Amino acid sequence: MRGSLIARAFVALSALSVTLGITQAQPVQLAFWDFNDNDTTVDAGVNGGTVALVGGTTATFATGSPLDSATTNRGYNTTNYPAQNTGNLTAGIVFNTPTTGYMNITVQFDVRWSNTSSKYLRFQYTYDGVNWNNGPQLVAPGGDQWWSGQNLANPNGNFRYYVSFYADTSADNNPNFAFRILTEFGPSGQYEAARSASSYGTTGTLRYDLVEVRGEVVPEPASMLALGVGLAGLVGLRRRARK
Ligand SMILES: [Ca+2]
Ligand SMILES: [Ca+2]
Repeated sequence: MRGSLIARAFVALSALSVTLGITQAQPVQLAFWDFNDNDTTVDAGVNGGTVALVGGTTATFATGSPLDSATTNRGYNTTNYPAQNTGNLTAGIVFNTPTTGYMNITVQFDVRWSNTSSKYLRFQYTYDGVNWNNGPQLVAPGGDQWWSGQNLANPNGNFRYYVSFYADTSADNNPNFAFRILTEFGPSGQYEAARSASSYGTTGTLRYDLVEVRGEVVPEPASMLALGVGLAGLVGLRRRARK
């Protein structure tokens, strides 16, 4: 009798672990751009997304990130940034990436600074598509360099720039989630060039590649119900075992 109870408890535990497995899903690629097809149409991802330029910037395509092993490797090369002392935090690139159905969002990308581009960039994000919040500031590792060109340890174990919205519930399951990267004045109160010996110029370029948003599946009500049933079953077994 006791053996039978233990066997049934194992079955209940197995069911519970299967349910928990669903809630601890591996990250899914929601949107991804490698720009290798020379367009800004999203290249992969279950939710997709769109790219836009703001603040008067323009863009063409040029050789992409050294992390992209594709034979034809392209990146999105933005330029035509504001004149010195004007347009702080207005010009750059926007990625509209809905997170509908997903949580624990992460963003990764590689970016290359030309010598005369703005050394300082600001990552911003929005929950409603209207109001933007300041995220981390990116500082150029030098002129004519990709972010991934640095030999720096990265929290995510790779060398793209990484921003985590893990446990940020406002970013979860959000059709309006978007992020953008804008040029920002430096400590001197104006734009500073990525290469210290250069002067900032409006024709400086910021090139993007391997832009990726990931998330984990939001548990569906059905799996939460199954979890409840599994827990109730365990409680029932414990009660009977005590008798
Ligand atoms: Ca590429
Ligand atoms: Ca494309």
